Amino acid sequence: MVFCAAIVDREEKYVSRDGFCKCRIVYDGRGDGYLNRTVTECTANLRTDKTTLAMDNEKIAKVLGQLADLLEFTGANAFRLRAYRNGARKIKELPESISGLIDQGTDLVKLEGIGKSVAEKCIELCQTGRLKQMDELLEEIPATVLDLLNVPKMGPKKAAAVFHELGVENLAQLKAACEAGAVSKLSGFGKKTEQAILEGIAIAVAANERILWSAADKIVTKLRQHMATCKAVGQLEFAGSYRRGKETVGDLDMLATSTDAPGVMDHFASFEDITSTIVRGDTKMSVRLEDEFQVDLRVVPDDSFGAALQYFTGSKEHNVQVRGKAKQMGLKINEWGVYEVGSGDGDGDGETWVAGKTEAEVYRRLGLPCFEPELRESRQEFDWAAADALPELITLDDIQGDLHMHTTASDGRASIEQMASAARERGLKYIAITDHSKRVTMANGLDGERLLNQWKEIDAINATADDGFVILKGVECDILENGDMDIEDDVLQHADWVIASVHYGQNQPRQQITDRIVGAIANPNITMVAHPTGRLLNKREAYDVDLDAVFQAANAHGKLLELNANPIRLDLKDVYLAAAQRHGIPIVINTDAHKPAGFDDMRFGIKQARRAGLTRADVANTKTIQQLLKLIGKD
Ligand code: DGT
Ligand code: CA
Ligand code: CA
Ligand code: ZN
Repeated sequence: MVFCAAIVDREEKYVSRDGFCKCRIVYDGRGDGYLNRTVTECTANLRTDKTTLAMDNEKIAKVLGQLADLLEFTGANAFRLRAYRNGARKIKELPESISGLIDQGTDLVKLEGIGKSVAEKCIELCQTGRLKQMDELLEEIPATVLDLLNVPKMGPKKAAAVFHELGVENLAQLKAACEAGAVSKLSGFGKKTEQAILEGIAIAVAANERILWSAADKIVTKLRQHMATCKAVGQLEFAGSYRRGKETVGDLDMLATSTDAPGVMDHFASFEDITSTIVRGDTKMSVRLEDEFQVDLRVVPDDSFGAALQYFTGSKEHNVQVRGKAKQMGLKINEWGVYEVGSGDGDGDGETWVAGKTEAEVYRRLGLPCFEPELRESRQEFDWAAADALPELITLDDIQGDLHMHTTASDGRASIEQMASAARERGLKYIAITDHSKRVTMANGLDGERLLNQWKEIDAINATADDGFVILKGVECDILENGDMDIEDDVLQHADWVIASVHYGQNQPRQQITDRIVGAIANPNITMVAHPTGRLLNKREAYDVDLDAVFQAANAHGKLLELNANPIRLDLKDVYLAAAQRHGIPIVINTDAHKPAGFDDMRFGIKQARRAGLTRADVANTKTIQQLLKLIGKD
C-alpha cells in the first residue's frame, strides 16, 4: 500500500469518504483546491508503509541530545554519551531524512558516525514518537534540570552536583542556592564560580523565554504552509518582533483576514506542532508549541488589516509615538483603523473611520512614511522621517561577496573549490578563504607554512577562473592572550585579507581585551576584526570590551568591522552597528560559513544591518572587487 506523507502522519482525517486524498500536499489552491487523487494515486510524497512517523532529523537530533544530557545526571558512561551526541550532530547534518531511510529499509549503522545504539534509538523514535529510556529517566529526574545546562560556566558535571547534593531542580532554585552561598561550599565550586553562575542565570532564563529569530523563521515557514490550505484565510502576515527582525523573538503574532474567524481558528488548531491551547475567543487564539513557545492568532476584517498589522508589528515604543502623532492631528488610531474624532459618521460614537485597509494608508493618513518594520524601534525613525532622510536599507541583492569562511583545511566541511562554486551559485562575485590560525588546535588551525601553501593553491585556482570570480587569500588569525597575532607578520603580509579574532582569554578584564583588539587594529597587516564582541545569543555574554576605543582605532587606521551573520552571533549587534556607522567605519557582513549551506545565513545578517539603518554604502562587501581592494589599499 502506498500512502502520501500526510495520510501517514494524520491518519484518516485526510481521506474523503469517496477515497480521495485531502492532504495538503496535493492542494493546488484552485476550485475546491484538491487534485481529486485517490490515496493510492497521491504520489506527491510517497511512503511505502506505515512504520514511521514523519519525524524530522532536527527533532531526532534534539531528543538524542536531551537523552545524553539526562544520562549525564545519572553518571552514565562518557563513551555512551559521546555516541549519542556525535550521532545527534551527524543526523542534523544529514541530507536524507532518517525516517525516510528507515522506511526504505536502509541500515542506519552504515551511515558514518552512527552506531548501533543511536540507530536503535532512531528507529524507536520514528516508530513510536518517543523513547522508553527517556520516559524512565524523566521519572527519576525532573525535565527542568536540563535548564541548568543553559547557564554558562555550568557544565553537566556541575549541574549534576547541584542537583544531587543540593536538590536543585530548576533555575529559580539554583538562584536561591547561589544567593544563600550554598553552591560555593560544594567541592569543585568556589565563591568566584558561584558568582559567575549567578550572573549566568539571567542568560539561561532568557533562553527559556525567547528563541533565535532564525528558529522563529522556521516555525513561520511551517505555519505559512499550514495556513495556506485554509480556504477561509484571505491575507496572512506575521507581525511583532518577528517582523521587525529582532534577533530573538518572545512569541509569534499571526494576523489573518477572514469573514469566518472560527473556521480560521479551527484550521490553526490542527497545526501539528501545537501542544496546548492557552485561550480561544471569538477572533483571538493563543497556543503553545513544543518548548512552551507561544503563537497568537488574531483574525480581523479586511478593512482593518493594515491597522492591525501596524499595531501588532509594534514596537510598543514606536506605537506610542504613532499615537502621539495621531492625537496632534485630531485623529485616533487603534488596531481597527484611523478615526477622525468629533466628526461623527452617525453611528453615535462621534468618530469617523478614515483608514485601515493597508499599512501604507494608515501611515499616510498620519503624514508619516510607511517605515520599514526593522526601523520601528523608536530610535531615530521619526527624526529621519521629519527630515525626509530615511535611509534606503540594504538588501540581500546588494551583497557581492562574502569575506569570512572556512574549508576542510581547518574546521570547514568543503574544499576551496566547493565553497567557491557554492558562492557563484548564490550570485556572489568574490570570497575570501579565512581558515583558522594554529592557536585554534581544536579546529586544526593553520601555521604560516600551511597558509603559504594554501595561498599558492588559491593563486592557481584564480588563474583558471574565466568569469572574473575572485578568491581572496585570507586567514582568520587569532589575537593571542598576550595580544600578539598568532601568525607572523612576514606571512600575513602575503595575504589579501586578514581577519583578527578573539577566541581565547575572553574573560580577561576590560582593559586587557580592549588593548588586544586595538593592538590588532593597529597592525598594518590586519584588515578586519571578526565578531567584535564575541557574544553568543542565549548562550554567552559579550566579552568586556570598550567599543568606543575599538571604533576610534578602526577609524584612525582605516580598518573594517564585521557583522557576523551567523544567527547565534549577529555580532556586532544593531545599536553597535549604528554607532560604528556614525564613526564612518565600513561594515562587512560575513556568514563565517563552514559549509556551502552556511552562505544562506547572509539574510540574517542583512536583517540585523537593516535594524541598524545601514544602507548599501555603509557595507564594504556590496562593492565590486576592484572597489573593495581599493578600500583596503590592496589595489
Ligand atoms: P516579543 O514577542 O517579546 O518578541 O515582542 P513583540 O514586539 O512581538 O511584543 P508582543 O508580542 O507583546 O506584542 C506585539 C505587538 O503588539 C507589540 O510590538 C506592539 C503591540 N502591543 C502589544 N501590547 C501592546 C500594548 O499594551 N500597547 C501597545 N501600544 N501596543 C501593544
Ligand atoms: Ca511577539
Ligand atoms: Ca504576542
Ligand atoms: Zn570564522
